[in-house]
Amino acid sequence: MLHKMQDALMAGKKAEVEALVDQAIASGMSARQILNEGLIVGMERLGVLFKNNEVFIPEVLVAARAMNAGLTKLEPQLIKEKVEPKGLVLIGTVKGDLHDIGKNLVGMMLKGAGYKIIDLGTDVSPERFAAAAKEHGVQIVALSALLTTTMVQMKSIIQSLQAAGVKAPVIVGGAPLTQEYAAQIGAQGYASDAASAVDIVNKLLA
Ligand code: B1M
Repeated sequence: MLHKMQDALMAGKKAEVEALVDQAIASGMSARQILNEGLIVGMERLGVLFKNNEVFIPEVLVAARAMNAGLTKLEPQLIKEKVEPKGLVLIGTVKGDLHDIGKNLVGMMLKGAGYKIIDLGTDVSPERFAAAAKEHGVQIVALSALLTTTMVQMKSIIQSLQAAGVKAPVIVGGAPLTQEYAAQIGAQGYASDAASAVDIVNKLLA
């Protein structure tokens, strides 16, 4: 049943994923097993295909919607079983930048990997990042930028986080970014795509 759930998720079949989650709960399977061996493995398998250019952004977005639908079905059960998220990630697109498609994809993949996401949206100032990171006690801060004119904001955000005493590692990404730039501004991680962002977060929190 769980393999079928993975396949349905990868194919973006939302109604089928929902039905399979219901069936799995009814069969007495634990929410943790449904999450870890069904939904998350489905998303991981899709992440590998995405990295290898075997599937593309539209497929990932549709699968992420199916994942969200499955998670919504599973949520009451997860709460009952007290299954904790793997960590709390604060994500946003930097000040002056309105591009959010890549950022949303990164958020969805992280959610698919078992993290809880606080999404600040777009055009987020260094002060808002720092205040939200402190308020929620996040484990990771994830910054996205698509413009060469806005990626420079990332350094100010890292400085604001440090000034506010936030110790959470910062990961950065977006089309104009590079590993070198990330290192230069003091970010702890860089990912060129959404699937790699999950790998980096897993590694940083291991
Ligand atoms: Co804009 N835009 N845009 N745009 N836009 C680009 C980025 C541009 C490259 C187009 C071009 O000229 N060829 C160019 C930037 C040039 C530069 O700075 N080098 C550009 C420009 C100039 C502009 C405006 C200034 C245009 C104008 O008004 N004169 C303006 C700026 C507005 C602003 O932000 N203040 C603008 C506006 C817009 C729209 C609003 C029309 C729209 C955005 C809609 C939206 O996001 N809701 C838009 C779009 C759609 C694009 C293009 C066409 C597509 C971007 C996209 O969504 N790609 C883009 C050209 C292009 O990239 N081909 C372009 C798909 C997305 C999945 O990829 O976001 O790269 P991407 O995310 C990837 C990775 O980068 C990575 O993972 C994702 C995939 O797995 N990633 C992360 C992203 N964030 C990450 C974070 C991580 C890790 C990985 O960790 C935290």
